[in-house]
Amino acid sequence: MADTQELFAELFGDASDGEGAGSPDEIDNEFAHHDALLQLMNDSTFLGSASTPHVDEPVPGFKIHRNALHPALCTAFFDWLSAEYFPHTSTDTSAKRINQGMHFGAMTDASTPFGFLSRMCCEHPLLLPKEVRERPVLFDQAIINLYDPGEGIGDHIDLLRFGDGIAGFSFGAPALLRLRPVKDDDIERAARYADHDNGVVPGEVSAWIKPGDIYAMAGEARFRWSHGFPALHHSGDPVLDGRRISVTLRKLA
Ligand SMILES: O=C(O)CCC(=O)C(=O)O
Repeated sequence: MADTQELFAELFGDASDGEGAGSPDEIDNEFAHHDALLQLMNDSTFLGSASTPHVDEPVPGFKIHRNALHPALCTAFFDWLSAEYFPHTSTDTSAKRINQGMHFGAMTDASTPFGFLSRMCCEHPLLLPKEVRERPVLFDQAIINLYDPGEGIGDHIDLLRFGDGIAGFSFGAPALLRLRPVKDDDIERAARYADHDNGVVPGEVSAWIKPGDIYAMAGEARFRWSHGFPALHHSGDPVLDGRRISVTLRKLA
């Protein structure tokens, strides 16, 4: 595991694994949010939404399960992730603040926050292909990203070190996810560098991802399309202009 963490530190730069909290107040805050989250996770009232699950598939292998998580759970996840991974960044908007955390290890225990999210990905049988859903360990790496208003992530294909089947959750502000077809010759490069070009690519697809939605990329969408969240300019809408924290679940190949 140490080797893996070193490897990812090298690939992704500085990132925390929930070790940012330091002062007694920060630690109390982290535990309080963790307890509040666990209570909601254990309360069946908050499991899923009242609406019938609906899965869109605008690109082969790219699916969105709308309203999979109750709004109260989304708020609890946002608060816990903020306290656990970004305790010093609630007000710090400087370019040097920590804006990424990581978690490693099989997410097989649904009583833990990441195990819970992993299990939610299997609640809807159409979200991930059967061979992904039924592998012994569905996910063993989570990346937690913090975005302040006006921030996004360039178009990229996730590193080919990760296997098929990637799931994303978004808490806080909604965000626009963009998928673009990648030519065969560009796949290797797209898996190494995020591209910040804002030009329009023929065939690109965009979808709003809201708190409570789960999106999944498998097969063609995972390996042959790039994805990114373009930085959006301030809209004046307090919800759209809010902070966003995402959790992306992946499996080391
Ligand atoms: O922040 C997100 O929702 C996506 C993050 C992502 O694509 C990545 O970290 O590779």
